[in-house]
Amino acid sequence: MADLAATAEALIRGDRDTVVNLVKQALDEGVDAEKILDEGLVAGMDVVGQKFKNNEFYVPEVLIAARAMNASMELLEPALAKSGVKPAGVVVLGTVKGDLHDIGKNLVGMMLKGGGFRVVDAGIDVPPERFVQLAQDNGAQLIGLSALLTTTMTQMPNVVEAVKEAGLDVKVMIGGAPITQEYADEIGADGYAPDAASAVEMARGLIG
Ligand code: B1M
Repeated sequence: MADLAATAEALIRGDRDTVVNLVKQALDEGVDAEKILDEGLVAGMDVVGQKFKNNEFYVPEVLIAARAMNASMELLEPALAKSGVKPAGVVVLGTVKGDLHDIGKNLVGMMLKGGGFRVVDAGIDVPPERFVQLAQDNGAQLIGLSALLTTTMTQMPNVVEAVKEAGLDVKVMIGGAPITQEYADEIGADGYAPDAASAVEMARGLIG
């Protein structure tokens, strides 16, 4: 019998082989792909996110869990596509213009994927107009901006402005080491998240 709680537990341990085997077994037994995603993988990644937030897990543990999640998603994706399951939302995620740091941004992307979002990775050193273009092309509801430098966080209001100018109904969430809630308020961003787990909660809140 498919055991989705055990799948979540193996994901939290970062035990990729066990997660993949349990997902395969559940699919073979005819368990709904969306149920496997929600009750196995997303449930597990939510715990990983909480542990990371509480400093019980560090970056390596999150990356290992995310790797197990990604390997299982390869198995699940065809079944999800067939059953017409829609992602929780589409997020264009990138590091702002002039900034080459991407470790935090990638972590946020993995956690968002773990939370059921489709993530369009815009990469690093991304100019405002590129964020707007990608959001339009992909029907995104949210643009996520990461900045690690005090000299590049000043690009964030330019993206907020570009979104407004394009008349897009897209929310902007920001984060990165020098970013604060006060800064988000000051530049008119819709949300700020201090870490990857909070970014998932914030994205869920913003997309509704
Ligand atoms: Co750079 N660097 N760096 N660096 N670097 C910092 C950021 C710095 C604080 C180091 C220092 O001086 N103590 C400093 C910034 C100072 C400042 O502006 N206040 C700095 C500097 C100065 C520079 C250069 C200018 C150095 C130089 O060349 N003289 C240069 C700039 C290059 C550029 O971007 N144009 C530079 C270059 C580099 C490397 C290329 C060598 C490398 C980046 C490699 C890479 O990313 N692929 C690098 C690194 C690794 C760092 C440190 C050591 C680590 C950053 C990191 O990855 N942290 C960093 C010092 C430090 O933080 N200890 C430093 C781990 C990561 C998981 O955390 O990115 O904060 P973080 O992400 C967190 C949260 O912030 C949040 O969630 C993540 C997970 O919890 N978050 C979001 C991030 N984005 C989010 C988006 C969201 C929500 C949450 O919503 C969309």
